[in-house]
Amino acid sequence: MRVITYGTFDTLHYGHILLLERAKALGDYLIVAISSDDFNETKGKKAHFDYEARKKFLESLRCVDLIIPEHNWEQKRDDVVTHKVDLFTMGDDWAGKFDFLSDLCKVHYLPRTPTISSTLIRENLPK
Ligand code: C2G
Repeated sequence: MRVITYGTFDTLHYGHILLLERAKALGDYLIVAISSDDFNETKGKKAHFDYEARKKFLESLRCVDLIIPEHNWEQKRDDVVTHKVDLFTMGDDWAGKFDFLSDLCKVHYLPRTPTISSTLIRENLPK
């Protein structure tokens, strides 16, 4: 079962890792689409680490099989078809937002890990 998930994954932390490990456990091949720096601007997010660094951190995770860039909101349907995805998953802060994919693949939202976020980490990095 081929699984895909999307995100910025800035300041990689255990909330992300728990999400990615649960996503992988839903299948046997995990594709992660990492938001490009330009797309982060569109999302109104300023990541602490640039795309290459965020990609490098994710490449070090055993549960990640393939990394692709996320350039826009519109690419998900093409990604699901191109990469023969069986299941799309995201944290439940996005619950319902991607149900439009359900004619192409399963859609499953995973409980978000509370009390940790990249924003919290960024705000507590030494200035
Ligand atoms: N996440 C989590 N627990 C946290 C923080 C994040 O489970 N404490 C999950 C989010 O729900 C998301 C993934 O980790 O599924 C990546 O989180 P972000 O990097 O914040 O991704 P986001 O900016 O929400 O981008 O097209 C979708 C967007 O690219 C999602």
